[in-house]
Amino acid sequence: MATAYQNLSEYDFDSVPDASGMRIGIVVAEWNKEITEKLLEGACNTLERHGAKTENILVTRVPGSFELTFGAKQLAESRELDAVIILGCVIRGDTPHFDYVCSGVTQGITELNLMYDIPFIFGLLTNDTMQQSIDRAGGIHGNKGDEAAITAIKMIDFSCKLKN
Ligand code: DLZ
Repeated sequence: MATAYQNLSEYDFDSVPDASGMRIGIVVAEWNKEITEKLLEGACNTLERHGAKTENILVTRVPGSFELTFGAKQLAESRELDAVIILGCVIRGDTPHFDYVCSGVTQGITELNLMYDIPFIFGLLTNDTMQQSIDRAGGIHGNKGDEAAITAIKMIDFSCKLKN
């Protein structure tokens, strides 16, 4: 698999636009909190490294990944935002629950992207084991939160360029 060899935090700094004027919402699931808080930390640090102001990063939490879609929709409707980053961690168990949650969130985020004029960024870890999640939340494969932040900045820039 491609990500087995990829560090999610490796990128060319200079290829990322300035985020100083950007307003970004982040919705984080509390399930697997030890992982999702690291994703959040990575996302916030990366946004700020590219110039985003702390007061322009709005963080909200929901109980589990299945609630991320609703949380992101409410956030987008209640604030003037340029993008919403969605962070969660679903770990496969012994039942098909994993598949339902992952496909529900994936479908939900896709629909949000079609419904609203701002990008909703998929920062959901969908792993077989806790170790795989640790590896992608600041571990050997970097941090999916960093990747989601970079994607948000690039997509906001993409939208701005098309509008101007
Ligand atoms: C119930 C559940 C389970 C078993 N596993 C996870 C998980 O690995 N990651 C996650 O974010 N949430 C999990 N949940 C909670 C559901 O996402 C959801 O919060 C509940 O089903 C209530 O709607």
